[in-house]
Amino acid sequence: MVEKVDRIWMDGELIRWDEAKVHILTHTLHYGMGVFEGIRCYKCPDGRSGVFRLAEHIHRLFDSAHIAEIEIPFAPEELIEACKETMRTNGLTEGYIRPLVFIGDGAMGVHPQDNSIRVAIITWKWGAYLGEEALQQGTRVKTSSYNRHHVNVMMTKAKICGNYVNSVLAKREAVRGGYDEALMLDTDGYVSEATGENIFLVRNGLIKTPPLTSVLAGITRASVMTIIKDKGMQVAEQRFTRDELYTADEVFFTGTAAEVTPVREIDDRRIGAGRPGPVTKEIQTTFFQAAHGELEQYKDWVSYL
Ligand code: PPE
Repeated sequence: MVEKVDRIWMDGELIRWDEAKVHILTHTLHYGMGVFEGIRCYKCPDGRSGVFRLAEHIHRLFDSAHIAEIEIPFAPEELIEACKETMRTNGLTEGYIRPLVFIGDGAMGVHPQDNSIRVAIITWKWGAYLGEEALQQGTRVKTSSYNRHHVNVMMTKAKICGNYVNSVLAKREAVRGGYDEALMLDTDGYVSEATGENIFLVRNGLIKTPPLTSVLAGITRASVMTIIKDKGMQVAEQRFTRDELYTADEVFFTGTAAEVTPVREIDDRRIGAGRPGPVTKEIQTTFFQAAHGELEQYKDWVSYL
C-alpha cells in the first residue's frame, strides 16, 4: 500500500491527497493514452536529499508526450521544480516521484479531440522494488508467455500508460507461478526487458544489453553503461537469446524502482554461482554511491531538493 502524504501536485497546485480525484469520464482511464515517469530521490550521507537524473526523466516525459501527440501545458523547468516542491511540501527526504500526464474528460471515443491535458505529480516512500532480499541475494525470473510489444503495435520508446497492460499481464503470470519477475522476449524471440526493468548479462568479462529497439531507453540503463565504460569494461548493445542468459556468469536488472537488482535464476536455471557476481556487485555499489551524490565524477546526476 502506498503510504499517504499530505499533498499531491495537480495542474499547477499542491492539493490535499484526498482531493486528488478525477472524473470517471477521464479519457486516459478508458483508453490508456497518458504518459508517466518514475524518479527516485535519495537521502545523501551529507544530509541533503538528491533526485537522481531529474532533468533526464522530465525530458523523457516530454519525449513520451511528443510520441503520444500530447501537448503538456507546462514547461520542463516548471515540472522539474514541481517535483522538488512536492517532495519538500510532504517533508519527504527520500522516495519515489511519479509525474503523470493524462487526458481529461470531455469527448469519449478513441479520438480525444480537445479534451484537457492534465498533469499530476505524486510522491511516496518506496523501498526495494523486488524486495530487499532480491537486492542482496538476487531475484528469480521466468520467461513470460507474453511477448514485449511489437514496435509498430505500441510505441515502445514512450512510457505510455497503456503499454503497461502488457507488463501487468506478464508480472501477474510470473508471480502466480512463484517467480519474482517476468523476462519478456520481443516479437522476434530475442530478449528485450522485464516488466519494469532493463536487463544486462555478463560473460567472460563482456557485458551485453539488448539494443533500444523494443525496450524503454532506461535512464538507469544509460547510467550503468556510463559506469561500466568508466571502469574500463566493455558493454555491447546487442541482441541475444534467452539461452545466452542461462549460460551467463551474471545477469542483472536496472530501473529506477529496481535500481540494480541481481538475477540469480532464470527459468529454473541457476545463473553463474546462483548469487550476485563480482561485476554486478561492483556496478551496484558504484550506482548507489553515484545516486547518493557520493561520487564527484557523477555529481551532475544528482539535483538537490
Ligand atoms: N523498462 C520498463 C518497461 C520500465 O517500466 C522501466 C522503468 C525501465 C525499463 C527502466 O527505466 P529507468 O527507470 O529509466 O531506468 N519502470 C518504472 C516503473 C515501475 C513501476 O512498476 O511502476 C520505474 O522503475 O520507475
